[in-house]
Amino acid sequence: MSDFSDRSVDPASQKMLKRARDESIQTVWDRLEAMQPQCGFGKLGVCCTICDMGPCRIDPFGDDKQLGVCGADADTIVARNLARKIAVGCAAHSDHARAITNALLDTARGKAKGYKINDPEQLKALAREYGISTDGKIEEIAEKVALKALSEFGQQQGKLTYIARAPKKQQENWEKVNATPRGIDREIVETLHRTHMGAHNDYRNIIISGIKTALADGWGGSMIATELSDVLFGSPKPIRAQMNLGVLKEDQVNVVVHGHEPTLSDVIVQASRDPEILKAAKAVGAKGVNLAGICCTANEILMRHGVPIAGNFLQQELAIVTGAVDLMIVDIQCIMPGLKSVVECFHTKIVTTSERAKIPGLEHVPFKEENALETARKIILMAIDNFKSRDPSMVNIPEESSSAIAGFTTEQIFRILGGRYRSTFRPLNDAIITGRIRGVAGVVGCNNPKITQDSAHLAMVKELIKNDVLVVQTGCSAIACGKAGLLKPEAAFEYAGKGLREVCETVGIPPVLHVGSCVDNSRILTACCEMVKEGGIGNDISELPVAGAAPEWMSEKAITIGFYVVASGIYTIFSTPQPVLGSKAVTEFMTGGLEDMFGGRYDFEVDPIKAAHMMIDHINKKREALKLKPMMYEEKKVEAEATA
Ligand code: SF4
Ligand code: MSK
Repeated sequence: MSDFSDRSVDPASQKMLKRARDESIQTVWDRLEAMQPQCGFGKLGVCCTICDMGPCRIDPFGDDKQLGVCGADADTIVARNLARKIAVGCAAHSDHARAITNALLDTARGKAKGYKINDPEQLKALAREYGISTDGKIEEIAEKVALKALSEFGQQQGKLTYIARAPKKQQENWEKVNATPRGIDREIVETLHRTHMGAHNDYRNIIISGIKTALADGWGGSMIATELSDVLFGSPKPIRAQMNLGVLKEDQVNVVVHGHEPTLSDVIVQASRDPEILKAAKAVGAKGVNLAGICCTANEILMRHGVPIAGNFLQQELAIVTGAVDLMIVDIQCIMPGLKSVVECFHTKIVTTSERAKIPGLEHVPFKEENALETARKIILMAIDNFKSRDPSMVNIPEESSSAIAGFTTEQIFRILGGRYRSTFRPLNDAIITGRIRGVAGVVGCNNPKITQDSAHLAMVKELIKNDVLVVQTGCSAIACGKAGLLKPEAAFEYAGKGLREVCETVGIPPVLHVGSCVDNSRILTACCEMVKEGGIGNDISELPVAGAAPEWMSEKAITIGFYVVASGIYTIFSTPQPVLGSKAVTEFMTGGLEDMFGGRYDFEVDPIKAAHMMIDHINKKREALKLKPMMYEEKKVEAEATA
């Protein structure tokens, strides 16, 4: 299509896609097209490369007794592939958590000069949870908390501390099937071992091992990353900022941070606001340094500092196509190697910073916590210097940007709902009980060029709020909705059902709440725990009228998140199916059997409206089971129709 509406619903992205096409710049969408037809065996999960007797692939339409060379059947192959993906997702989130924990330790020991403990109260609360005394200097408490958190990565026995946050029923479910995670690295290792050639062959147990690893992420790695980021960088509070490519500035040095770790992006924020840096920018003819973010690290600094977001996952190449980015600084995860070929057409410099994510041919500036601020300054000075190479005739920034409010953490929802003097979730539970709000849905995850960018996020979220479902969001899904104007209180008037609109109006919140980055899906778990604790809408997470979805998912991390959410009792829909359809048994287990064990299960549905209604049906079923009142305005509508 010439207007690129088949590739993205975002007008800013469409403009940059046109520019890329006009100038023969290849993007992820072109590479996807060139990759067609993609391997059907891979899609169904029935290709095995685990040992060198293979590769083996099972013909899903052939003899159902077909086996790999070693004798593994489709069920084993599919389950092993899936469990390995879960292990990788857990490793990615948890290694991010490890970096934050080490940064806290270095800060406590006075070795990381660029950081300080920004939320000592949160630190003390965590110390109490870990059984650490809160007497003494804040640095001493921080050191003990960091060491305790670090010990949970390699812990061999017992269970992770935050497991105790979960309702009793969830803990019992996990115990019953031996899925309570002992240590984070421990579970990753065991899943990898179990999936070695000739180890585990029972698909159910392979998946349960995967689930144990996923729980080590959700209630371990990701939760540690979230909690310790709050301690170190400050707990987010609702904050307004702009989102989309229009945040780039023609007259300023544009620095885009992309990736996931706030250890890097947070100091970049500090450095970019340094008066000396401003002076240096002015010296090259720029009005200042304009910092913007992409992907989850953007969410981190948006929530804590109000730094604007340039875009979500599929806009990383398009940001460079504006010709206005002087430097893109990347850390870990979701950084496309394809960026390299896009920058070849522009003056933009890309700097990799992590030992865990280098791209050959691109400049690498190693980032270490000990000299974080110094490195951040060095990189921003590189951007300022590169501003001189910018060709103004090549600059083409789309005007689109929308204002959004972010930073609705569990603690903030407490405060906002309960008012200044009595923090509580009561008003939320009451709104659900009385039928103003039907329930809550978490809509999260990535973009995927197989789905028109942002289209599924927007359609699903609009349908949910129209039906009085409060939506909470993280990651690139939150950015999609922010760009489309759904993350502001005014969106309630335009899109929300009457009951949800009334609640949003009374409390002053948007109908779609931005709760953070991918690791902050752990905040959704803690919010669910608080809803259970508050009472009246279910005795455990699986009884709550809630649901989850990842309408444009693409990464292994998304699979891991999906599993810990399902195993925590939440019905969850993925758009394109995970690569499991090659095994009927595994598919049925995921979409059915898991519910008996954990109270949550999967569905796969690519149509976002249909998927939204599957979530609404599920929420209605939970409401009925709890014998909650009918939806307030639906009842009145029926009465009015009957009287007429
Ligand atoms: Fe083939 Fe079995 Fe080796 Fe997999 S583990 S590649 S199915 S022989
Ligand atoms: S960045 S994992 S594309 S949400 Fe967290 Fe976005 Fe998905 Fe990466």
